[in-house]
Amino acid sequence: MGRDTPIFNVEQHTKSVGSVPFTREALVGVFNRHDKNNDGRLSKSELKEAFEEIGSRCSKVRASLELHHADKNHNGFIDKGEFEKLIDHVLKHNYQFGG
Ligand SMILES: [Ca+2]
Repeated sequence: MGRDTPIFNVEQHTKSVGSVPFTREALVGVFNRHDKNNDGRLSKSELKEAFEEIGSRCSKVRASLELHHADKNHNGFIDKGEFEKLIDHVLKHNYQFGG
């Protein structure tokens, strides 16, 4: 199946498309909270739950895409360094949260 279903909109002017604007700090908080076992990294399922929380409709797809994107050493987890890149990526694309 194709990987480029447009499940998010690119918004040039504002991040607050939905009701809640997500800052970097807010996103860090969300992802940190979903590190359930506090091992400092996010598994794919934890990532999925984090995306659910920030309102991604296709959290499962989103988690897969982001994991693929950010998991540079391909161990299936987002560690601290990769986490920074993940946040950057999410912010850069100005995902339409809450949509
Ligand atoms: Ca990794």
